[in-house]
Amino acid sequence: MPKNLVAVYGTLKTGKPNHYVMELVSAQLIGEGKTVEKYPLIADGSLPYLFGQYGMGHRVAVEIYEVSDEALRVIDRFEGHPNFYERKSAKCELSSGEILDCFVYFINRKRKDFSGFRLRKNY
Ligand code: PCA
Repeated sequence: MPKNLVAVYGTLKTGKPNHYVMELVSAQLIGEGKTVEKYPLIADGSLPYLFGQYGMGHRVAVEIYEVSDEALRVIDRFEGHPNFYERKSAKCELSSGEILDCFVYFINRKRKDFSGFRLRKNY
């Protein structure tokens, strides 16, 4: 069975409010790293939002987990995939330098103008 790698950047990270979901589904931490591409991450309100495909922002700090197919479906429901957050593939680099194809929950919203927002590396 191919393994599912999920790179989390927000409330699913260790010490953040929704990390219990990763524990409930027995997600296995592979390591920490960052996205290969730059993305705008904003977290000015209550939730962090990572926007895809803008060619701006930072390489964002992630924790990479291996999860079962069933766990992936649980996390999808929790994150409101595909309507609120949308799970997409994105390459991430472990701190060892290894590059992995991961799933990332991007916000499924369009925003053209990020002026006035602090684009973060880390949530
Ligand atoms: N939860 C997911 C997406 C944003 C959020 O708060 C995560 O931690 O990656």
